[in-house]
Amino acid sequence: MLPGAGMTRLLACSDIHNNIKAVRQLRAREGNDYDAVIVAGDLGSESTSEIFTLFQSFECPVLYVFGNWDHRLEHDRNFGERCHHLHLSPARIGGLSIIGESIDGIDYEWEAFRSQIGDVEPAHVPTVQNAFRRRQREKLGAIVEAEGPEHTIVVSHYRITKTQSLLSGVPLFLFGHIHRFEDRMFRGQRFVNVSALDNKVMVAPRTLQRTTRDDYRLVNDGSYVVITHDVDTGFAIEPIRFDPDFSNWTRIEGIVRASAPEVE
Ligand SMILES: [Mn+2]
Repeated sequence: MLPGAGMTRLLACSDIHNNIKAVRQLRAREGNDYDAVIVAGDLGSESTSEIFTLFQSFECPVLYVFGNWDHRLEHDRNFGERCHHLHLSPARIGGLSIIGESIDGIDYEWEAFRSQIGDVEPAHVPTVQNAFRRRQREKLGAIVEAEGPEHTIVVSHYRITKTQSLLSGVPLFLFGHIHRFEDRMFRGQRFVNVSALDNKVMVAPRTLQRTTRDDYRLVNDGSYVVITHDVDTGFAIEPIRFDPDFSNWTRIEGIVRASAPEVE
């Protein structure tokens, strides 16, 4: 057997929020030794094409779901040859099947579902939407069952709950949205928050005794996850932080001024 056979390496991130600089930083840090890049939603709709162009330079499939920042993106939009929307659509990578669920974006199935049921009182839309999502979750469960849950990874923006009933046997769930790394076992299933690529921290120059709003700067302390799958030993999850140099800066806690200039 070749060395590394049976090994799959995945680069997983989430919550980009149009921050193309953060994607450039990630690109500069990592080599082209991944079998797939996974994005767990919140790409944002302002720089999406450029973001996908950068991800595709990893020369492997780019697998993604949408999050609550992505309602302007069409479910069936083509972002490039290597890009694959995981929404109810598995991608086979190595010996794994990776599938996902998007919670936002322009969803033609949802539009069709709404037009089928006719006029709905605005107040009842959430109820109808929940019914639609339940149906989608059932579809996801059926696809996972057909793919073989034991070698499937499920990707979503929000953490999926009640996985024992529809997604039992799935060893690994990836999600984002809450900007904090997390790696937790629950009833034999592993839930990993791959965290936020866009994680701006407010700072001011350390040399200043007193600071005003004009002194504030933003430093991006993004994070992501490297996943290694070995057929014999299973999944290894490694969280990685940009960990920028804060030695010249004082952190400003409790204030976020989004318009502050970014430190290069
Ligand atoms: Mn989000």
